[in-house]
Amino acid sequence: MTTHWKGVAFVQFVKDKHMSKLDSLLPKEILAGLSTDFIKHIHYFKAIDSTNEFAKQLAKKGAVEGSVVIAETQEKGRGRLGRAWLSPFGGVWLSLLLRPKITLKEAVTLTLMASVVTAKTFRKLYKLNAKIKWPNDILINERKVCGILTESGADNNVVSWAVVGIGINANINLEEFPSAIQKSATSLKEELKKPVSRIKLIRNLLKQFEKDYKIFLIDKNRILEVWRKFSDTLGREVKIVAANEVVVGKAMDIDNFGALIIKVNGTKKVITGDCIHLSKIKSFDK
Ligand code: BT5
Repeated sequence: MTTHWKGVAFVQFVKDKHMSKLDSLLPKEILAGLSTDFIKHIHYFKAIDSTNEFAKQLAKKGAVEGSVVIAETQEKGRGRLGRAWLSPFGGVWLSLLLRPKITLKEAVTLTLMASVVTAKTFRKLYKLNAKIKWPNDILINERKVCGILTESGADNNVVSWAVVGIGINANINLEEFPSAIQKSATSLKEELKKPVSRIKLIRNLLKQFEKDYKIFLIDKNRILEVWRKFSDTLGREVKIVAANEVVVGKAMDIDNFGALIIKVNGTKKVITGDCIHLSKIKSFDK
């Protein structure tokens, strides 16, 4: 268990004032009720640039699988493609270090597994109808409550480390976000009309993560089946904006590597990209 302190006195004072209204995420409190086997090495920060960045450094220094980096706020939280991820106080911003024996191509499915874990946790704890938007968003009532960012390193195409970053808008007031994000985002507090216990959320998330990760390592198709059940994307007309193409068609399925299979003239697979749901209605005719 490691607690890192950072920041000059004045900044610390402002943060402490803000945090006094919140439950704190100190590792000893999380660990007190955590019954995981190996996801239990917690590194805690009041403020950090990015938990993914720190977890990557840990990975490269040989840290054990199951290391978790948690911060109360991130100053440079990252989304995909270097986009900013807003991480004010009140959220749950954490990264898990894993060392699965899978190929780099399979590593994409870690994001799908983390999506299943997170949506399941929201459903079980809060009875919220959390759904997954391919490739990395958790939605409630069609608004983004959580984003996932997986990064990995490999030797000869075999993953040597993977960092799964999970950002959850837990006790966030949406007014804290710029207006464009207010329209597309939500928070657990907003949906439930009351704050959640972040400690309980983290304990349940880590426990669920460990359980589903063990299944994933034996038979990832069992996890992908749950992904299909929770998916808000399959069956819809979608527009995928990828690095060098835009694909419009109906989202039919995912393959074993997490690529989205889209019906165009024939079918097309897209490994990653931004997904826009075009149709409200889902249909599963071939
Ligand atoms: C993601 O990227 O959704 C991945 C987010 C991963 C965040 C976690 S927090 C812990 C760990 N440490 C990190 O530094 N990152 C991970 P993407 O699909 O590219 O979505 C990014 C877009 O979501 C931005 O361009 C905004 O439009 C929007 N956005 C930013 N902050 C948001 C928030 N807090 N809630 C909802 N939407 C947000």
